[in-house]
Amino acid sequence: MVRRSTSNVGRRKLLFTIGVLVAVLALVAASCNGDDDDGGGDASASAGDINTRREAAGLQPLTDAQLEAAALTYLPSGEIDPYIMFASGGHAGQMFVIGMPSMRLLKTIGVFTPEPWQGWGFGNEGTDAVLAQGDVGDQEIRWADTHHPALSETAGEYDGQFVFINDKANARVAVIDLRDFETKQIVKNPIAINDHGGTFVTPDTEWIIEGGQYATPHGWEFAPIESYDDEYKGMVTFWKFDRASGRIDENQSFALELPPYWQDLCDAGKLVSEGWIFCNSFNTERATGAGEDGSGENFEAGASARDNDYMHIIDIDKAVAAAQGGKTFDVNGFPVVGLQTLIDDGIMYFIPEPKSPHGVDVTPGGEYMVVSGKLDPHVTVYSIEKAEQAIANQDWVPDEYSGVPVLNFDSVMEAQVELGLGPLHTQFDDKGYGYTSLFLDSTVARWSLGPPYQDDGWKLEGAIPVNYNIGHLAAAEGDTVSPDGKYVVALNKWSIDRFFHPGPLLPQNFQLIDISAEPDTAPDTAGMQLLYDMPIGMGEPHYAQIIKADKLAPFDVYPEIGFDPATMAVDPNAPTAGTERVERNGNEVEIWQTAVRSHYTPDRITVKAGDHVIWHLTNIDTSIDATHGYALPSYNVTLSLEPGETGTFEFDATDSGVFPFYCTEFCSALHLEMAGYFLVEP
Ligand code: RUQ
Ligand code: CUA
Repeated sequence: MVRRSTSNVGRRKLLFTIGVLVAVLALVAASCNGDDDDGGGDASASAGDINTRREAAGLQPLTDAQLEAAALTYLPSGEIDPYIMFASGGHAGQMFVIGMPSMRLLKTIGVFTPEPWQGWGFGNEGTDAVLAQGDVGDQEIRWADTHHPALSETAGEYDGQFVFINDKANARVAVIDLRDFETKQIVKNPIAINDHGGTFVTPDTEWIIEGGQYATPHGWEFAPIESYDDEYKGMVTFWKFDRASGRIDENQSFALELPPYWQDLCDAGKLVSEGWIFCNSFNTERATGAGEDGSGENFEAGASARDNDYMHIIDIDKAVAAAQGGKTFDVNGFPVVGLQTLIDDGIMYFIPEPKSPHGVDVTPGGEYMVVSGKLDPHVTVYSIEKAEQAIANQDWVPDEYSGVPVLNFDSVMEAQVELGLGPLHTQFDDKGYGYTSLFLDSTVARWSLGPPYQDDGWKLEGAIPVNYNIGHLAAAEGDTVSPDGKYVVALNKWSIDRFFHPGPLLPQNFQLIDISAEPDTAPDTAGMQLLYDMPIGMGEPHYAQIIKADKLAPFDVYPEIGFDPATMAVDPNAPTAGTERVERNGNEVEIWQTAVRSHYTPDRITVKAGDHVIWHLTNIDTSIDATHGYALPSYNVTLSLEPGETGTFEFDATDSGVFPFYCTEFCSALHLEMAGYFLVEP
């Protein structure tokens, strides 16, 4: 692997950037006298000058290293971040879009949870219909615990077209189209009530993988806990993704029946391991918890009693062949390949892993699966080539409970690298290093991969402290076939002393770490440098993925007037300039209305109490950023219509009264006049 060193050009750029930063800080200090400099000039102020000004502002002085870190994350107004991070929104049920390295929050995408700014789930039929796809039986579920975003891939590279995310709490998967950054589909898993090992995509996004977590009877059914061994089951679901329609094709999707081990994170093989899926598991003890009668022991102890758990390795082609060949049974109308078929057809094998593993991450070339055991200070590295050899040699013993072949650990293990306490997740760079989060140590460990990455690898290079309790970490394109290096973001659960405490619920902390230097440049931190702390005051993000910004090509405005994001096509019934009207048909009133700076047409509408109202509204503005909102009091309606977009909402005008509707986006000088009366006669 090619090792890169910091070039002189890079150094000069950095010094210049520091100069610019100095000028900007000067600008801040000068703002009281109305100085309107554009920040591009004076590059000669010293660190001393900055610190004098900081002191005057009541701030601590900066060290040279901190000044450097500030310059490396500062983007002057108008400079676009070269990377975009898609972070899970945790139990906010959303997804965060963050520019890097500035760590500026650009958007919170409404996914499973209604989001009023985007008019997501407040009357707009298209958005309400997507949210309703996620209902569980009769229950309207309007939150989620989002864990693992997965960008769509082509040949193992992020392609910038879609991003998927799972809801751990309710076993659901969402599809977001990156042309408009809106959620297009939610699927509810028909057999499982909760999940965790998702979402992960195969290298061409043919399949979106959703692995299970806490075993339950399939089909959301009841079975007494005493029947755990017979009735409780694990699962992994293969959702077929249809790129042309931009939707999961539920009719081509299927699941595998797994033993009631608690499946955990999964990853898809790539390059030399393409065609395999890897899913960790824990609670192979089949512990069932402590009852109120004092029976059993709690899961913390019961589910970590054995020394080993199992990685499930699954042959996708064989699984698909079984599903398509009808070797399935139905659960809630969904095809499930049974456990015995998985064994008989050689679809699934187990590999022993040190107890209570968490993450499994495949190296960029696909050669190795890296497993972190929460209770083991090592990462264990397995070779897919050795696993395939062990399968060919029948180098296994059947698992006592399930009968699944368990490959010989010594035949399949490539290396164990001692990193520290509480290893969870691993990412990769372009220089042949792995980066593993250590939850208990609160560090990111940097370690060298063995051949073909580094000849003298499989060793710890060092670690950098993070603040605090890191879960996942994300590297720039760090789980693709060609990671970029440059940055790692630590997704820390606790922030403790990093920020102002806004009450006892503290924000999480994303820490941006520069990984571009070699370990020997700063031995204390193995060459890694902390650049920035970003508080996240919404939900608890789990995983994130970081894509080069230039791979994304979102719409600036919708391509045609009357565009419906739900179908990504023009709605033939959309109101347009000149077709605005109100039609009454018995008790039904249908409205075709347009919005343009700064009025609605029409802007006075009268109905009778009890009428059923169908209201279509198009934003006929075509200028970038000329969004119009629509808020209707009492009826719980708020829409956001981006340029060109059309939306429909429908309701019974049960309450009589006078309801001023208005535009919620400050769109023009006469924005306050962008309003109207909806009159409901008693
Ligand atoms: S999981 S850290 Cu889904 Cu590791 Cu959260
Ligand atoms: Cu449209 Cu304000």
